[in-house]
Amino acid sequence: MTILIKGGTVVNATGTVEADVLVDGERIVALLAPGDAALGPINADKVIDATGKYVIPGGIDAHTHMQLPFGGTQASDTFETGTTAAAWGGTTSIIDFAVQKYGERVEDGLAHWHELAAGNCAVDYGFHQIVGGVDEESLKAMENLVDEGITSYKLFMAYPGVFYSDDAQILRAMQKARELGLLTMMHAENGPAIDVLAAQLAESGKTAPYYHGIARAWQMEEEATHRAIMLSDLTDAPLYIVHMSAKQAVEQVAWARDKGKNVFGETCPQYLYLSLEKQLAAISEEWGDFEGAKWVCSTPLRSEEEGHLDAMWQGLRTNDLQMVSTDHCPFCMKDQKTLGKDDFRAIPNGIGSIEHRVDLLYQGVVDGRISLSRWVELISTTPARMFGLYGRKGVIQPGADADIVVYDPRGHTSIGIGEGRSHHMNMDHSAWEGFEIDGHVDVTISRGTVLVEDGQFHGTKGHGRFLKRDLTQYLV
Ligand code: DUC
Ligand code: ZN
Ligand code: ZN
Repeated sequence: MTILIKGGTVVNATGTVEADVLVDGERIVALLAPGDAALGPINADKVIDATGKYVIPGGIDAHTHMQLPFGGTQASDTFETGTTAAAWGGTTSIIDFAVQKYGERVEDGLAHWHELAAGNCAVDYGFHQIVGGVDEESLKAMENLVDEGITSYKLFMAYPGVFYSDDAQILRAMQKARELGLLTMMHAENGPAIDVLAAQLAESGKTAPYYHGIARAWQMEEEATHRAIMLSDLTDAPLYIVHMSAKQAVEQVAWARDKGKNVFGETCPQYLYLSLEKQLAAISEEWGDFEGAKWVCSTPLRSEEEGHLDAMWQGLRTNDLQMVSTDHCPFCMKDQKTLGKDDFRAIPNGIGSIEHRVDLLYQGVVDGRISLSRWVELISTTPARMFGLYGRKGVIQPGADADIVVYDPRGHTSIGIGEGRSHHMNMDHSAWEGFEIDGHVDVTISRGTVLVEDGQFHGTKGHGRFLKRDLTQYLV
């Protein structure tokens, strides 16, 4: 099957060009000067008119949690529902986190994740490995990850008794990662101190969702980020801090980068648009002040007044932050978030955004926050380079996988579960209800297969393939 995408503006991280894009089978085979008569007529099986629209590489969401067991429940999107929502929103690859729980073997956790995902994904998928218990056995198991195409792993400085690693464990894991070339991803919050603060708040009757963010104070994020940077410096292991929300933590990353360290930072749409003030003000007829549970995530939302949101946008502009992933970790209000109705500590942490990242970042272009090319760099090219997919993914060029989105800058997207709005994630609410986007994902193509067109989903759950990833392409 050949597809000709005609008349559009191709946007790569390097700039824009007016070009038609020719797809043959699963690959892009040519970029053609528009109307180049010397080429003669091109008789493609399918022609997509992209006049006045952007033709961009498919989004890569490098931080998702389908079916993650968490807080006595599990994330509500399956690999099928989550990747279908991804396709609706212009994301054609995800990297999910395979989980090694405490007491489980890394190999068994990984095998389980393959079982969950295989045959169920509408778009391509790769894995990072959560190492939930660093010991002799798991350190040994890390040695197989690169061969398995899993070139990054995550540790937690938060959640004592669940995923938590202490400094000695982190040091040992980083030494091993350095030896193997693995990228260390870090949940950087001081979990033991947070748990004390959270208990004190709850015991004094401060049990509403808002206090989740008060307990997880920015000092806890700054301190842990600094500690992770120092351990990475000591071991010479490259470090990637996930889901950053505190401006002081970003300053730590900027400081390390200015010293030439291989330290990278990721933020998420919720830290660009949603605030602690919004969470405090959220009171509904249905949920009262428990409405705020919709925005309980970790790291938490931060104060807009204190400048955290602006600092995230600034970090993206200055490249102190390199990545925007969703940390897609959806939970319904009913039967899930409500586990913490009487105590914020029991609210499962997470927000669902996989469908909206491409749009929400595009709104940053419209609002003058980032450039068009930076948008593409953030939604696709940098995740590809960071996680060993670039060339195959992350760029519109001959030889690359035909993962392509036709994006209409004159279109409009209303987000939410309300009438006429867009929401395909398996959740009973949207954390983004009422957000309006001055743009629209018109067509999503994955490896030459049209998944979304004319407001219809044409994909299948078995289309997505496992992505064996190379080492990060961000290091010299
Ligand atoms: N960290 C994540 O990365 N995702 C969900 C919850 C968490 O704390
Ligand atoms: Zn985390
Ligand atoms: Zn996460």
